Amino acid sequence: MHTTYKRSWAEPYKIKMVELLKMTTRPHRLKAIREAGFNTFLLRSEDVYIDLLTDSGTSAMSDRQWAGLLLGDEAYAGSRNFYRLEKTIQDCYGYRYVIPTHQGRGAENILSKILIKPGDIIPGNMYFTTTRLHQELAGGAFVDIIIDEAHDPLNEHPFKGNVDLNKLDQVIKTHGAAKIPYVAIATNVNMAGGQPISMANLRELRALTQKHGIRIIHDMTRVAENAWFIHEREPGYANKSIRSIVHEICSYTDGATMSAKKDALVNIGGFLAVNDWEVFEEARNLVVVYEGLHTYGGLAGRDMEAMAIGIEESLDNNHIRARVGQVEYLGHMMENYGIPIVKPIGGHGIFVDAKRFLPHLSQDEYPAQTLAAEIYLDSGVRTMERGVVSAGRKPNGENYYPKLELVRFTLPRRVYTQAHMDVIAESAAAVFARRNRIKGLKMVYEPKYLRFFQARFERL
Ligand code: PM9
Repeated sequence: MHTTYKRSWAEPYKIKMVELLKMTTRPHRLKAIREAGFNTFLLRSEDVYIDLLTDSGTSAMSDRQWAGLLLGDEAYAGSRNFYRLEKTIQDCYGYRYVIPTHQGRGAENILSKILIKPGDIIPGNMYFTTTRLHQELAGGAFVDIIIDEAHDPLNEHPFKGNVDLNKLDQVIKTHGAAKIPYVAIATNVNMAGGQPISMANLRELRALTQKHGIRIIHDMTRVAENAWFIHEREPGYANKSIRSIVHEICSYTDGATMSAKKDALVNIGGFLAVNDWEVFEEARNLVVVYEGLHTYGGLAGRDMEAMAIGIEESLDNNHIRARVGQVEYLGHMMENYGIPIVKPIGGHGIFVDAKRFLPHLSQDEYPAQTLAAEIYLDSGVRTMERGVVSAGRKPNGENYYPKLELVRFTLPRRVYTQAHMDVIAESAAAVFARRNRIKGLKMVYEPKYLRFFQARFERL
């Protein structure tokens, strides 16, 4: 008789050095969150117990990456590490020309300045804060063409990052292809809850845009996580490597911006990669204005070495399985407590639906901002608002009111253990149990750009 035993994943690494965490008391946290204007971005990290603010620049580097730091060639021009990074990007992602930048938004700034003219329209599969701001600062306007399912936290569509091709067709008909410098495609759409785009959808998108001579620019910040979902969910990909799936995704696009602080497992870094020589030439010219010479783009040689090694490690099947597996583990625990989360569970964190968690608060009382502050107060776990505060204002000054009002429990890569996941879920459950007694917030200070970073609030 054959018995099939369960085979769990486990972290594909062991721990060689630890960083001690600080436990705090509730009175300490109350003082800290008040001083921070109820904005988790304004907390001091030493007042945080488990930090789920972001997966950006917070991952643990491997021993090989740390060793790579010692191989930094800190020449001003032509650093050996740049050539290694360039070759790694060409080999792993297939893009022809590479410009390093200090982080993702450095690449967004340069690309937007080159491709967008005032009055242009940039359709994309949901906005991202910094990306849309750079598009707007260059005189363009973002138009959302993601499928409707992406705006519904309960919808279990396996590829909520997909583009609605009819919506794109309509945008092209309304504005004309000449007004559309590119379609902006993010892999594993952050603001939708870490949701993937399918290869089939990308292929169809490629066919449609080619017909109109429109480029596709790829925000590949979390491309490996997207590849994992294709591997798991899309017919024909179960036996393919993450590396080959990532390469295929990139092959349907004309260029990419990357915040290497996420998938690529480094604490700082990014790049712009393109296939078009003219765009590259202009980017190589602009990078010296905003970032640094084109062979370092605001990075030290050692940072580029660590990034090249991180890119290779990020494409390992066992790594990505455990990474997404940990997110799923946390999500399932939260579901067991009845906490409303975005489904399906995404790649880089659990997105709690603040509208359903705190249904008695209107969006003008900032339910997600409130919930993030309450979670911190309960346990010292720091999360991030991804709702009306993050969405900011339109160029005409009106508020954007996004359908999704979420709190993101973002998991840094290779940093926390399964026991931490238990503690996090228990804290969310404790706040959920007393949700009816939670009051909202009012904004008392609002910066002009990307207000979620520095806005301040008071309790109502
Ligand atoms: N994302 C995040 O926490 C860090 C800053 S919050 C605005 O999710 C995408 C999809 C991102 C992203 C940053 C950037 C910008 C571009 N695209 O932060 O400049 O998730 O490296 O990248 C953050 P940089």
